[in-house]
Amino acid sequence: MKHERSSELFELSKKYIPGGVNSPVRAFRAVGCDPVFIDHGKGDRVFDVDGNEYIDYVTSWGPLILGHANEMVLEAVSKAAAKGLTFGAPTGVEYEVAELITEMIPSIEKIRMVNSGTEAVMSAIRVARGYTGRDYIVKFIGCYHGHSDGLLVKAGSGAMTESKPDSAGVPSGYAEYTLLADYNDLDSVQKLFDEYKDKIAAVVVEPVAANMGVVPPLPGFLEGLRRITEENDALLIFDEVITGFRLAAGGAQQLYGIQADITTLGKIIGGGMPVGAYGGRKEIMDKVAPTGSVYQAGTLSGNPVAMTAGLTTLRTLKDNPGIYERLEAKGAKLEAAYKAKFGDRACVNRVGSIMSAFFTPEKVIDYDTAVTSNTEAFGRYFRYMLENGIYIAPSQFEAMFMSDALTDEDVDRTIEVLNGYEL
Ligand code: HOZ
Repeated sequence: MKHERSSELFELSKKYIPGGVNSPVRAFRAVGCDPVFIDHGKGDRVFDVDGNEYIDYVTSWGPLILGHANEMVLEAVSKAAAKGLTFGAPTGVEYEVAELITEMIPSIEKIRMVNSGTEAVMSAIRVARGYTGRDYIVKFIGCYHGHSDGLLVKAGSGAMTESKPDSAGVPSGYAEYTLLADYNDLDSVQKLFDEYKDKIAAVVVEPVAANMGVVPPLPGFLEGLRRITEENDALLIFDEVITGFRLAAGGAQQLYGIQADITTLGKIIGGGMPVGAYGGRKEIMDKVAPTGSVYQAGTLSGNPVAMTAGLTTLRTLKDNPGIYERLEAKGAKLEAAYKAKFGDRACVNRVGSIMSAFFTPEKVIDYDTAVTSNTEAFGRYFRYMLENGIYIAPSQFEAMFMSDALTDEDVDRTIEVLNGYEL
């Protein structure tokens, strides 16, 4: 495969953009090659600027559950765009999305739209603090909740990929209020509640961790978090930026039968456009301005074009439960193929349409086990897959995302390529 134009664009970009990219993992630094620059996408494929074609398991890191350039979404977006791109004033489509989300995720009675997952979690935490009158929060090592100051502490995703789980530029005072627990370890959570009695506002968790690679909750973990937070009058925040509308129409909450107090959303909620949201019980959300005293605002929040993309995507998911069955079947087929290929050399974790193959013989259940992975081996596998037309996330510590546009033939082709890999 030739990547000449991608290389040219990368050199040019590096002159004007830090590292040549607008989000660090895209620079491919962890996988020992330069990034490919994308020209366009259609269905389950992306095409780079050199004309190479790939089966896409990144799908913009999750939003494109219906695939690239979905006709229904494009048509709805074009109509909305023709009416004007932004008004900074309320539009009718905003309540339609809000109403639909409250139907799909019953723990959400009221919801506020923002522009990204980062903004959603940052705002949700402010509300949790305002509602409880407490300052501390508990987060899990290796979970990623966006790049706001207080959450870039032992963070996953790009921070983990770059081996810098703590960011420079975060005043120690901010991070002081972020208490750290181990994913899948309830004792570590209980200890913090014992030590910081009546001081913890909320526990924030990815119900399926997907930013240290995919790490499912062990049986009883989410139930335990629900119990501990209730016993201590603290709120449980589910960060469903990745899992929301992906693992089920009602997200991880539906899949595991646990209701959060506040849920944060992103990715799929925007159908490919920049949207985030946070929502929860009425009395919590009524704390948000202008009803309440917790301030949060945004010129482009609830943008009508983005809302239309989200509404079309969410309606499609709600009306077509078969999508989740198809995703499960494709995921199961790929999981079986990966397990057969790697055997004891890798730990393959999957929940529905998100999956990771960790290059370690350990069972990956948390940050400590995730980092036993051989990232050199991952890099070699990544480069092989890319050169053979399979585009996966360029980091051991991110997820593979499947879309409904992924065809059975392309799953078979992926398995064929995988089976050709020399261990
Ligand atoms: N941190 C994002 C994935 N968890 C990467 C987003 C991007 O580079 O677009």
